[in-house]
Amino acid sequence: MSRYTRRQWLQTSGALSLASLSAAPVETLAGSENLPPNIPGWTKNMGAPFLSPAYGAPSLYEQHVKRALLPHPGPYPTASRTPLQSLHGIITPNGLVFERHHAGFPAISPQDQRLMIHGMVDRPLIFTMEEIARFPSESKIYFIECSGNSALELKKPTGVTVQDTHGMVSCCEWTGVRLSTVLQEAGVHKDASWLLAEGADASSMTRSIPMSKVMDDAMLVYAQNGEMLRPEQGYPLRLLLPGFEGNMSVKWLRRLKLGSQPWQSREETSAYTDLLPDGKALQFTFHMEVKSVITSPSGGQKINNHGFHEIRGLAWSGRGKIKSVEVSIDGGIHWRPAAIQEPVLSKALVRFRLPWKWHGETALIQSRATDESGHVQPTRQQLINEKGLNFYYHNNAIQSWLINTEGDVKNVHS
Ligand SMILES: Nc1nc2c(c(=O)[nH]1)N[C@H]1C(S)=C(S)[C@@H](COP(=O)(O)O)O[C@H]1N2
Ligand SMILES: [Mo]
Repeated sequence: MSRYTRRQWLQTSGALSLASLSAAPVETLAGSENLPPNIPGWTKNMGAPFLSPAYGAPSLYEQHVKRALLPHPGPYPTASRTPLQSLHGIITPNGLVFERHHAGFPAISPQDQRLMIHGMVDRPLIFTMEEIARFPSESKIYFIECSGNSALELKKPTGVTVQDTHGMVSCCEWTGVRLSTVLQEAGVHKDASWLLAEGADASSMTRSIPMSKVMDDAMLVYAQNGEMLRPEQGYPLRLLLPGFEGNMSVKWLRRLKLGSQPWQSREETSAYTDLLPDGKALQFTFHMEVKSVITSPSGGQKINNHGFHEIRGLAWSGRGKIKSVEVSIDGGIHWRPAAIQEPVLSKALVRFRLPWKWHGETALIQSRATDESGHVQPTRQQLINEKGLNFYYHNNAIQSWLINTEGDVKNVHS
């Protein structure tokens, strides 16, 4: 594989002329009735009527943009992934938010929804949806990432596309009420230090949450991206723990119990712990650490033209804001700061971009994010040196895409 010298690097990514992007001259385009300079059929005829369909759907020509299922050994799929390669900006459209359910998703009517708060409180309470919706509301943009996102990439490059390798992350505007506001009603005992959250689905997803998080930014949410939650996302009520591993954002929330120690539920003992080389396991690894990935060009795509290309990607951290993202086109030898799109929000996806010129050479492209807490996204080797090869969750390693001389983009380990 050819390596870049510093000089070549500056030549490819320095001051850019967009001349290579110029469009086709008018004369060359005649030939199809609908192409300029002809007047297309859709200008000459009336378009489709309003209200078809009443709830809008993407263009006919965007039907390839869809969630994809994970390979599943059992009878049921357990997760679907977001097509990050086809998205723009930072918001995941509701129909494309990845899904992870341990026992399918239930259909719960808002009339039948109840939230029970009990344990170390002055007044155990049961709330209806109407009562939850009366509380002062707030809307916040946060990512949710499954802690198993990229897990299959640790030992060998497995996914073909970025949807396969990183598609278990999404970012929505969530609307609901601060959990601390609702808990006030019940009167939490001073010595309550943990909160148990339990889902109403057949998996009874149950997790213990430290009170510091509960009183900080935890939310009870009922809406996403302007409409009520999708059934897959926990309709009618879910917990949201910004920046924490996805499984703790319990969907179809039915119960919150205050206590003085963690409950050691199945999902924090047998699952969602990380086995270390010495046989011990890391437990309560709440934060999703700083991570980024290039979404264009990315695995399975083909670069068809020499000349200008914008390298685009996403970065996020469960510890706060993204501070910077760097991009390498030579497998991590040289790094260049990427431009970051405002707004840079805490615990939300951030879009980064770097102008690039490709002249048909082999390139190994990577991105590396740093967050405001000072954490830097590690290489896979650094992660393995630290945690061994027995762990499964929390793979936030730098992703490498190899571009060959034909422009084919492949998932590789560098
Ligand atoms: N009740 C319940 N909550 C749940 C789950 C579940 O199976 N049941 N899955 C969890 C997991 S593992 C993840 S990663 C997130 C995924 O949220 P999403 O499906 O809205 O993307 O929900 C979490 N909350
Ligand atoms: Mo998850």
